[in-house]
Amino acid sequence: MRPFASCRSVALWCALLAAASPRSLPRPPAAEDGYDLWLRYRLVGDAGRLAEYRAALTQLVVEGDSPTLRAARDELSAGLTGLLGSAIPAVDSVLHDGALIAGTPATSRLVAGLPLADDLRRAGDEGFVLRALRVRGQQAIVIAGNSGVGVLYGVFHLLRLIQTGAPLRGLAVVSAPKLRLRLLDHWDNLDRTVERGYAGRSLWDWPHLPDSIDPRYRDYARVNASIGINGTVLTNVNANATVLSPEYLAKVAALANVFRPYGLRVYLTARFSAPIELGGLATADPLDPAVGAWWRRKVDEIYRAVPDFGGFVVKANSEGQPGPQDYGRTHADGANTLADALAPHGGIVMWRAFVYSNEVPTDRVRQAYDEFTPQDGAFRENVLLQVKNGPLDFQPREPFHPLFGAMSRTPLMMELQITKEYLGQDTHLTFLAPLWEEVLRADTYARGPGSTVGREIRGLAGVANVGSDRDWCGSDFNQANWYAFGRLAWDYTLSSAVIADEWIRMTFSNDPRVVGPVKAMMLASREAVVNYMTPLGLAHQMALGHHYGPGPWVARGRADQTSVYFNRADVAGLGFDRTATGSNAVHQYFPPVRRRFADRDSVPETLLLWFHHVGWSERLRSGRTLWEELLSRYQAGVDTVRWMERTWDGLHDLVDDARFRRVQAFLRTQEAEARWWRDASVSYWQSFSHLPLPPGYPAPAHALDWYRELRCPTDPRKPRCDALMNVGRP
Ligand code: BDP
Repeated sequence: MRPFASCRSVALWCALLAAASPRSLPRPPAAEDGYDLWLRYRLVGDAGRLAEYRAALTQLVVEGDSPTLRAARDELSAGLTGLLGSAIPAVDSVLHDGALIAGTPATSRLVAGLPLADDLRRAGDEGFVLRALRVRGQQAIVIAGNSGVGVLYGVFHLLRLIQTGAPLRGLAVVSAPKLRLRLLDHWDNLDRTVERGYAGRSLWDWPHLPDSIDPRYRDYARVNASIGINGTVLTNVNANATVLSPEYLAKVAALANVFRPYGLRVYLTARFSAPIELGGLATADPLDPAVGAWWRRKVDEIYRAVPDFGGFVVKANSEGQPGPQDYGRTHADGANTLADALAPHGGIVMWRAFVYSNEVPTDRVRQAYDEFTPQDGAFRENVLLQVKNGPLDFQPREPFHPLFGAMSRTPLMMELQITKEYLGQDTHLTFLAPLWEEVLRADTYARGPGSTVGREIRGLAGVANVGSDRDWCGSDFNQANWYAFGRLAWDYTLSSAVIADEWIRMTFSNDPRVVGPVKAMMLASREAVVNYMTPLGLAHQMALGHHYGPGPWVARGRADQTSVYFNRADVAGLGFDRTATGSNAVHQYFPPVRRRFADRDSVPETLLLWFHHVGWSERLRSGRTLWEELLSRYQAGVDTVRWMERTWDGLHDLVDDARFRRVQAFLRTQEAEARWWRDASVSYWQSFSHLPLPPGYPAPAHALDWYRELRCPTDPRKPRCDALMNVGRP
């Protein structure tokens, strides 16, 4: 018996030794909590690439000593140490093969001596040049910029190339941002609640500022710099004047000091009535000289605290916010008063176009255009009009806003919502790049064909999805939207597929068994949400207030915030007639677009019910009736989510367990909620159409009243209904 026993124990020892040896068995990836986002800098997995990178990068030479160049050097050495497995010596006396040289012509003699003048001209103030070339006879890689921040952006670009497994041989990149303003807008309140935030409390710990500096502030700045974001608006558009008080300006200055080396400028929202609330004046009338003088003094005070302060965002005369119209003045009067105070310091005003009147006189989606186009040319040069991507409100799908291209004498910027107020909030996996790509590439025809929205704007602002949750964004996949926003703000011609590819490789793995399926999920996810929530151009069918879950029956509240206002369901059909026979909102588009949208034969089916009221049994271009098409879209949405669940389940051994389970659980929720959307919506439409469900179509799990009466838990962050999780999966 003994030989057998010893044989067994030898085998056991062999197995244990094998398990302990790093190269023997594939180990499950280590659990990750998401904090590192896409800057994980894990050891390069592909042995061939690793060897290539190690040979190409043997020496670090960052010349210059500004805070930004120090940040660039720190990022390079931390990133390369992680990716290549050991620190790269920083030696600047003798150059070797494999030198990595970074600097500006002003800070680096080496960079100044290279033939990069043309490239640097193309790179502009914030761009960078990344080149493999010979320097003093040695093979080197050079990261050059005209400014420290350009170098820093180049550093992140190089790290991205390595993280995504790209070859470095023959490197020749010149990159400059296509838009000058690339901003995150935080809807953060001073009590640390976040309007439409689903990732915990505000990052800004106001009570402990300015003395206590949370290390996350620096990481926040690094992460933004890694995708080229160069501004942050710290406070909610529904503004509190207190942030302009001396006490708070000291706190703002402390944040600005942390962000500055990363090229991240601070902006604030200005409450229009601040001269009354803070200044004790009797009025905030923008044409009152005392009001103008108050703003000038206040702005001077801000610049004493924050010398590179960026400027103000203002939400005025919208949803109860004070504004110039309270005094019979125009938006331009209001914006210009603030702009005059900021101009001597180089600051700007971003005046929001999200306005619609309390009286509901006309179609809500027409109002911003009607309000602002007559004021084109009336704004100061340092005012930009900040326009949401669509004319309604961050819906899963809207046509582009007709103001794009329509204000030839007023610079515009576009506001996107990164936080998914209307697209499943923290839980649903919805990659937003396809939505943004669709609008950025939409042709306004303002200056003839090719006048895309991207070309008509000067900047992008994204309503942030960032909070104090450990993973920053409330879910692993929500991080992709922060990433995508920054990448598109830098270059609005990038495709969703390219952005997803980069993000997956940096966040999860370069393994094609991960990249392919996850990319397919991400690229299908937005259309899935459109289908199960608001197919065929429907919009604003969400539950009242928190906007989570279906509420096509919502009729309470001010008319133009209800679902019935937007869906116009009746016994005849469904959809909002915005052609000449209806509100004629279609007229606000340039003729080629107007004709396409107005005509039932050419309107994209995805926007059909946005522009047309269509009979339930009318045939669409697909040959199906509206009723059939509608039903098939809801089902397609559910089916796609199920396919996403299955696809993710197949990645069990390829993704670390912690993230695998988190995503899996959210997909379970999403599937249940996609059915909730389908069943609640179809039941409601059926109460008008009185048409049967086609054979085989899953019957709603409950009667319409059950959905109407369903009350979600009051937690505004996660108004999910456990009751939904327990019904079957038809
Ligand atoms: C809507 C949000 C609301 C915002 C408003 C805005 O529901 O919380 O205050 O937009 O953009 O989407 O001002």
